[in-house]
Amino acid sequence: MIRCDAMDLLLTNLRIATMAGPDYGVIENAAIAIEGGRITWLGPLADVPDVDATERRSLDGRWVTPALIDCHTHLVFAGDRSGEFEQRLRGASYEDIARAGGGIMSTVKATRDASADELYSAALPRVLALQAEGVGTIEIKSGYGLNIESELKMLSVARQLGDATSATIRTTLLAAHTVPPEFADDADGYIDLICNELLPEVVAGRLADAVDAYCESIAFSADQVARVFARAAELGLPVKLHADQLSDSSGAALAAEFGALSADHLEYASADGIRSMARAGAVAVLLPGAFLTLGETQLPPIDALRAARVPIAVASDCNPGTSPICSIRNAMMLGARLFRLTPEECLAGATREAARALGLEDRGTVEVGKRADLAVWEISHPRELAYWIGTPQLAELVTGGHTTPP
Ligand code: DI6
Ligand code: FE
Repeated sequence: MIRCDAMDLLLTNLRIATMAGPDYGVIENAAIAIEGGRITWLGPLADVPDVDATERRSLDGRWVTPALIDCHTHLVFAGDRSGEFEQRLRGASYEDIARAGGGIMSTVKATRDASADELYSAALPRVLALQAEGVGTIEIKSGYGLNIESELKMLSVARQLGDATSATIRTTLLAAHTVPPEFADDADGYIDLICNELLPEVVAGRLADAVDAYCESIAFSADQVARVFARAAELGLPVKLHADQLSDSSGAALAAEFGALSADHLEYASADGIRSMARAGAVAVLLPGAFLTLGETQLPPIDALRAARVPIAVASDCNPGTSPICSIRNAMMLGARLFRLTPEECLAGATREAARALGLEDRGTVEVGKRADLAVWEISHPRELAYWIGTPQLAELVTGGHTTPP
């Protein structure tokens, strides 16, 4: 039971989209009390507890939502792939580019060559850009190192970004992103390296909060992913999966089999895979930025996900190859326009369901007991957050009860 017998901050004259109930969970003419970085009371302004607040501030009728959460990014990387983008628009195929040393491997080379400081300096503006959109929590994957030293380097840079900013950074080991050149003819040997050497070091250094893999014909088989996931489970790390992005690789079912927090992409997920996810409680993380950039035409099975009541999250998938989009607002906008998610699904997908996809129960809605991670908006209704394209609208970001300066 949360007691409200003291307040660090009382925010008044606001409207809340709590995302904790139907129709955005709206509370009009409201107030929110914050103590010790947590929400200790919320409700109609007329019912505010008679407690002295250290600070009392009116938000002049503005809307408040949970701070946004970007639950799927690859935002630590070096190098640039805009040249590939231009090549593709001139007709080159992925295969041509990959054969010429482009694609993921071009980012891997640049990331291996970059120092930790260079990776940090390149990634910090991406974190700040997300925060400027109202993002309080960001997931950052490794996966451009593909050897022990560079994967550890990426994860420690991601941890540093959390230490240096007011964002909560959750890190994910994605060493099973693609087969590195040193193991070109021995993918299983690379899986051995991940399971027997890299994962134990990552756990010992507390460098990752979860483990991810790319289950796809151009990456790793279900059996290879299963070996990584079994080892992650032995070491106590939850898993998530890049699943069924380019083909039905049974990724959704594999994610469900291992109790994954989420299965991500899912354009080619099967009905059986969706049923498995529903039974396992896995979140579907949809990544419209990659769908758009790849020129994909196969939509994720959104109606089937809805019918099976699989929670749907939306994320940027910020990466230099398939989703050069460092914007959760644009991911929400694309979720509505490309995937025809409703504005409420888009906002839930970047708050409540994104928190669930990261296994974080202390955020994602505006409720008593949750972290005081709040976004204050210059909008007339929360639906605008998936409606406007490229319009900032953030008035204030509060994380852990403290305002993050713009
Ligand atoms: N799926 C993707 O779309 C990205 N990784 C993955 O597993 C591609 C990353 C890149 O092209 O750099
Ligand atoms: Fe991704």
